[in-house]
Amino acid sequence: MPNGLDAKVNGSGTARKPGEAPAAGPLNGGGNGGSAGHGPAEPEAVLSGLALANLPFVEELYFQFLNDPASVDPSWRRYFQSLNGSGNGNGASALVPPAAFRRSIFAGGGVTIPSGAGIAGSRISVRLLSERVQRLVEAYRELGHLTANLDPLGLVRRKLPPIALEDFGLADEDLDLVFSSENVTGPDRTTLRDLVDLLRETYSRSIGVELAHLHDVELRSWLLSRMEATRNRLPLTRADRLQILNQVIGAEVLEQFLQNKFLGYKRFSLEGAESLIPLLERLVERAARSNVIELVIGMAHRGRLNVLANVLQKPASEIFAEFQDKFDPNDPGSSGDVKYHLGFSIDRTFGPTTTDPATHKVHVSLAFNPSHLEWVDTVVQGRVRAKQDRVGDTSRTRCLPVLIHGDAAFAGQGIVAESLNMSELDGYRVGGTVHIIVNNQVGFTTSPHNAKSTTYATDVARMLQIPIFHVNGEDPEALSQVVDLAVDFRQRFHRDAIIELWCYRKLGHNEGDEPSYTQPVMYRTIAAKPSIRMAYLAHDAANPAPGGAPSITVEETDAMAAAKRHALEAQLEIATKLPTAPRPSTFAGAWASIKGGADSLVPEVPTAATPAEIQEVTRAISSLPGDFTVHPKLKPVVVDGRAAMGAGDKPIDWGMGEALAFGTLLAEGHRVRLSGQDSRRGTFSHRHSVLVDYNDGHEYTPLAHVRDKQGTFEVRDSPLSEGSVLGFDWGYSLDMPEGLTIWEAQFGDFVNAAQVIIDQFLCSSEAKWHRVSGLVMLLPHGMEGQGPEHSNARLDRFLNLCVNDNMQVCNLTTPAQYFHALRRQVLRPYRKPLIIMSPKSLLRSPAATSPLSDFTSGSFRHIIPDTQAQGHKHGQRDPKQVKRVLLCTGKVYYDLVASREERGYDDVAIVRVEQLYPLRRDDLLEVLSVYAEGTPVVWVQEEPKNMGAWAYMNRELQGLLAGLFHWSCVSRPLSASPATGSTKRHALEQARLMADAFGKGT
Ligand SMILES: Cc1ncc(C[n+]2csc(CCOP(=O)(O)OP(=O)(O)O)c2C)c(N)n1
Repeated sequence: MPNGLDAKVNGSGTARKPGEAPAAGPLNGGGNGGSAGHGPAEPEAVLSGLALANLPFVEELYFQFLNDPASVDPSWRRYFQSLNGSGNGNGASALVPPAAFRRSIFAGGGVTIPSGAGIAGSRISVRLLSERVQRLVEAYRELGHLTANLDPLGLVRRKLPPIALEDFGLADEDLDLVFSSENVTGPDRTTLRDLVDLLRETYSRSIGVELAHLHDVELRSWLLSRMEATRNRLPLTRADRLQILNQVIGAEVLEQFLQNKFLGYKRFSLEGAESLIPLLERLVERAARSNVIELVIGMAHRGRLNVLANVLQKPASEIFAEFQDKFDPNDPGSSGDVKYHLGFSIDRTFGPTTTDPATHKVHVSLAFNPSHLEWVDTVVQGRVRAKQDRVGDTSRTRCLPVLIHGDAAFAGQGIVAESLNMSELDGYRVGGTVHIIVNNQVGFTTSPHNAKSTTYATDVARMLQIPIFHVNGEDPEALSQVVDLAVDFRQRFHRDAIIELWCYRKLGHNEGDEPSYTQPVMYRTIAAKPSIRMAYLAHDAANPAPGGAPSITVEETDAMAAAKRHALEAQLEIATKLPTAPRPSTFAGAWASIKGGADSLVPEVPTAATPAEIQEVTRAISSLPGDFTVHPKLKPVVVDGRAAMGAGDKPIDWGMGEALAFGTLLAEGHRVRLSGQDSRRGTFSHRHSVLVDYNDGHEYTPLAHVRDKQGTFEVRDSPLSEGSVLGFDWGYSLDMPEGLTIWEAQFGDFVNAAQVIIDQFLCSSEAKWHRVSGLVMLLPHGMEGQGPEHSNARLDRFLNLCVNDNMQVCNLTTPAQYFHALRRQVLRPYRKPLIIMSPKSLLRSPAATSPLSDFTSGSFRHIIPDTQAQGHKHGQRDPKQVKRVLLCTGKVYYDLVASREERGYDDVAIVRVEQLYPLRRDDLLEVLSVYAEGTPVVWVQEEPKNMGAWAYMNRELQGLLAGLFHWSCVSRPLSASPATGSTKRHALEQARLMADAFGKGT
């Protein structure tokens, strides 16, 4: 059984029977103080050496001396006689024992031997005893959590017996020995009895803390001292207890009220875990008092309505109106979301207290959340990172992410590990997330032993140098203590902290589910269990508040509950009068000047740069500091080459086009963030945004030096994950409306590893939550003979998701188009995700370049007509003479042009659709209108017919072109796999594609 809860302490000491002699040690040398075979060293030599290392040897020698003074070397005999006054004193003054000796038996400092204990007779080394005690201390610190009382149901079988003295070679008769306890926080000396009490209370009461994985000495010591000094408990006054009870009752009454008024509706009740509310309340206040000004919470469905009402202070009337399902029929663009996914935010204020005279304000947000558990994690972290960047929170202590997880989801979803892995990375750190795992000991109907192979649901977090606190949800003082520890740890060490709240789920997964079908024993126990309120009352009675305050009575809590019910009734009346449920707020604050909605309602903006701006950026990227040595192979390309491009001496390639877009936006003060796997260099070695000195490896980022006051340029190599990083950058874009935020896939094919973020956030967040984003996704795409997973970013999937102008999807053919598209994304006050099928071979293709003039004039072109076929080059031909129009997008355009050139067909026009969605259908019709009616218009794509844009274009254009043009498609054949693995087969397919495109056969 992998579950460590069944583990057995293997104390490294062997149990000692009372009176038994210790294992014989070296009495004549062999220890550190002597040299084996040469008799013991002189006392001076031994005592002047390393004191602690020599102590065992000297002690053993001392016991030998006590038994038989003649058996030890005369020099040692003289020394020992001088210590206990029986010697002549010779040499004693010269031999002042080192500090460690002074704490040892020689001075009676560290261990007091009770009179008559017969130390010489038992021959137990004091040093050995101390070592055993130390091992006991370490056992509590490392294993105490396995014996802690965590489960309010008392059902979890913890097979580890209580940590026993015997396991460490100690016995009850040692309990009154006084030991040095310098390495335990508290008094320097203590009896073993008191020490064991302290350890038990600290490590095995209602808090189990995992420390064994911590090797960072500073943070480990900080934790030990905080916990041991307080015995891991925060004494609460009567007023504190009343406040906590009030919060628990608020949670309880809301659930009961919803149950009564909206019977049969799902609400994912918090009952059994009501402690979450006082936990969060304390956390928010503690954070506010520790300098936090923004706190973003991510959580799933369980207890969310309760958190909304009781922590976010969302008016209950709004929640009730959502139950009453008063949707707005005049809001066709919004499909909305279920009430337990909705977000909210509020300013919370905390006034002066006896220990803190200041008033603190903190803005608390609950992020909108899809049903997919855990996928909101990095979204929240990305949002917080953006907030920190916006307010200049460089220490990352002023904005705090808090993630609330279910136990099954935390253990099961891989994105949890991905997000933990990101927590210490420069490009993604947020100064620590506080995680709360609501461990209700079941996931839907699945029991923990079917849901995880680990001891705790939190075990994945042991990968980090962070504490993991497990706490019994029925002990308010323990709960308060772990909250304070977690927040303080995060603020001090800027790392994550984990709190696992042990509780239970009073009802089924939702309120209609019957939990006893699958967990009958657990649910019998739950049915017989008093509520959390009652547990807290019992705790109060059993642990009187300081100062002799009277216990809180049931009547007092009944009065609180009645007041809460009364208030909810009033809120229900308000809800009943509301015409519709209030819509989530949007476009306030930083978003005030920004729009979502229909593309056609937001005008285009100029995106060309001035020649001076181009020169400024060119100068920045082509003049490196004097002490910087660029790689010899790169100099002609990214330094000299780009200088020539910027001067208009060479056509501009893709990498330079991008650098100009970034540089001009930065110069205008916009922040640019690009993150992805190997994005700094660029997977295809085309970007080189961060240069590495050839001699000493130091780095230089040219675009960070465009002008004195410019936007921040941040390009990050991400960890090897798609889902978590895309989620993070998506979150970042939500809180950085004025910046350009880009996530780049290594190859577009891998984007499906982030499909949840695309489906659940990117394409639907505006419809569900009125939340818009301007995130750009760069997805390398193109059939280039590189096999199935290096060819296809699944354009078809994105196009399938497009509706109501929810996204923009482009497949661009020139660097200038890319330049204008990126600038438009920021300069136009319109935020929609922009999906770009980005190039691979085109990055270096001389054909796919743009003249400088395309950057200093013009703007983004949705559709690029074929001016060649319309007569500019091929003999002033009348477009009406064109016999065939090829409509295409992306790289295949260049294949078609080359093929046309090769075949000498000058009666074929090739029209490019650069932005596929939203598609400018009227513009396209206008472009096509120059051709004679009845001309074949052929959609040509390099992807298999069941992929690429064909299905979408057919949907869009079939009706539009009907009766005007013959509409058809040329593509690779239908295929399960996006591309062949054979280069030869690829070439053959490509030749066929070209032949079919021109309608001439191979
Ligand atoms: C990714 C994902 N898979 C499956 C589900 C369906 N589902 C909803 S809640 C739930 C159980 C979650 O258990 P736990 O994490 O322990 O939270 P609890 O509901 O017990 O609070 C499941 C499987 C989901 N929402 N998301």
